[in-house]
Amino acid sequence: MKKFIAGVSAVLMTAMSTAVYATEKNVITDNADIMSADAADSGYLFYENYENGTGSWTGRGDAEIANDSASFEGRNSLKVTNRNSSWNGAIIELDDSFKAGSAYSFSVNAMTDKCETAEKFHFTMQYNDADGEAHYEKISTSRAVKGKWIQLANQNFTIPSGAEDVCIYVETAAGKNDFYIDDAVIAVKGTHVSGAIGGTANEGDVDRDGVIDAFDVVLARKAITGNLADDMALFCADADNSGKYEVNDLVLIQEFVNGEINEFPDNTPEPEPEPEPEPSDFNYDPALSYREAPSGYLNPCSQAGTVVKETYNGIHGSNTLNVYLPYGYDENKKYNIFYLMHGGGENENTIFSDDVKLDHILDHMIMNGELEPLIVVTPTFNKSGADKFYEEFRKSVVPFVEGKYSTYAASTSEADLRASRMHRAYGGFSMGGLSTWCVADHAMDLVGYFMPLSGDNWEGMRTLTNQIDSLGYKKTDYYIFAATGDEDIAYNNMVPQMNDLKSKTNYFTYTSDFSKGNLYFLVAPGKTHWWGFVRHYVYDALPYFFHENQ
Ligand code: FER
Repeated sequence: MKKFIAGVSAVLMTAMSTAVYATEKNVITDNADIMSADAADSGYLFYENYENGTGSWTGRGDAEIANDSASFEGRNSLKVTNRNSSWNGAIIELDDSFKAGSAYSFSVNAMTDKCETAEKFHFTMQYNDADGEAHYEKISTSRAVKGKWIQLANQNFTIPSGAEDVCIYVETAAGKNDFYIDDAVIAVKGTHVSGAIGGTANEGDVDRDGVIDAFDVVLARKAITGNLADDMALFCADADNSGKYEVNDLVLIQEFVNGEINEFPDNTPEPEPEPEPEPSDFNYDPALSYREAPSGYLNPCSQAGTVVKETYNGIHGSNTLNVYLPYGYDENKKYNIFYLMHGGGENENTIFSDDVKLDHILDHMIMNGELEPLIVVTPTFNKSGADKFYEEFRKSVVPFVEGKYSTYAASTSEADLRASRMHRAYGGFSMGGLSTWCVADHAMDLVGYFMPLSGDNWEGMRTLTNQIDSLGYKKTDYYIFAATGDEDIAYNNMVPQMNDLKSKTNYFTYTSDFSKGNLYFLVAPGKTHWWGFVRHYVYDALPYFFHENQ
């Protein structure tokens, strides 16, 4: 659980610092002003005004966050950019002081100037149940006039009992517009938290006073006879969001005020669907079976690539890795990249050593046109641990390697690394197979293709599907080609897990034809837990990567 400064003392500190910025007068007087103006602040359990940074907030999904001077109050707000979906926004995990089963008062202010007329915001709670399944509940929803701040508040919202890993976040009902939030508060249940007024434009609230009542019916009736000139009032009178104010909307508002309905139907016209990515015309075998590389592929190749030993300064200090550059590597071209991890008791040199000779196999495959030239990196988990390597991968290894060598990443910014994920693969043997599952579970936003070899997922598959859910990915966004031998010590661990994934048909379609599906499990008859066999699984699987969803 993330920790943040909670409680009265944090509020006092923030109030004081706000006062110092507000005027040049003496602090004691200012502080008294602030406290009397915002008396309810003293009851706040959580308060973030983004004056001195972004707190412990993070971007949800692809979204990025930063302080911005377009604030509701004070000097700063939190600006949310780079959203690739409506559920991308700004999120924070609550600490243990907020109890499941208890009610609190929640408030945050939101604004965007990027929408056409108005933007519908949701203030949402995300949590996991005891099974680790994610749930989402709306704390407050409201529509904001373009460029106007609104308050999203709920004075009595209960954190569902049994909820774990509770987060709150702000998202929009549709679209990807940048937006701002300011003054996030959690207070004792029933607390009135003052916030933005005048910017709401909710369906049915024709006079935009925050409630739908008889006055709105009167205005809506006037509008039928053309006696309502205000465009924003007409916009709100369109209670069903059909795009046009009609008699039906008047009926709906009347029914709402009468208590016959408690929400309006949403007849928003369907947007044009995004085109599905075209499947590739690569010639896949839909049921690939194990095949050894020709024996000559283990010999040195006349068109040999280069293995460069690199040292980088990572999150666990100095570390080394090897980079295989294909024959004729040209820094003006872009290359797919495959990160391949060693097993327990091994290191970053194992895979290109005489024990495995994967560099020779790659050379021959590329020379014979079986594999597009690509970069293959062999890092090590020996400083991170196999199950935590994804952190070093994200923060250190990928930025180091792809800042130096030419891949599809336009830069090493998080956004550019994500944008190039379908040109990035990760695989590994044994404990490296575990590291592969953990990269899929925690860093799928950076990787599109996975090759777990003779290693099972100790975290279980729920973390994997939660990751897919939280990134909002479709089946064409990730591909898993797993392999092992039926005499391998990992075989009996992998079989039930692969069957579990096969049965999750919302997430996976089982075939080695990746133009039609995204999951395959290659089982090599009679093979045991040894690189001498596993290198041939790489030979079989790697040509199947990097053809889809470019
Ligand atoms: C597995 C079987 C064996 C596995 C790892 C191992 C991650 C590792 C064995 C070793 O390092 O000796 O299913 O999954």
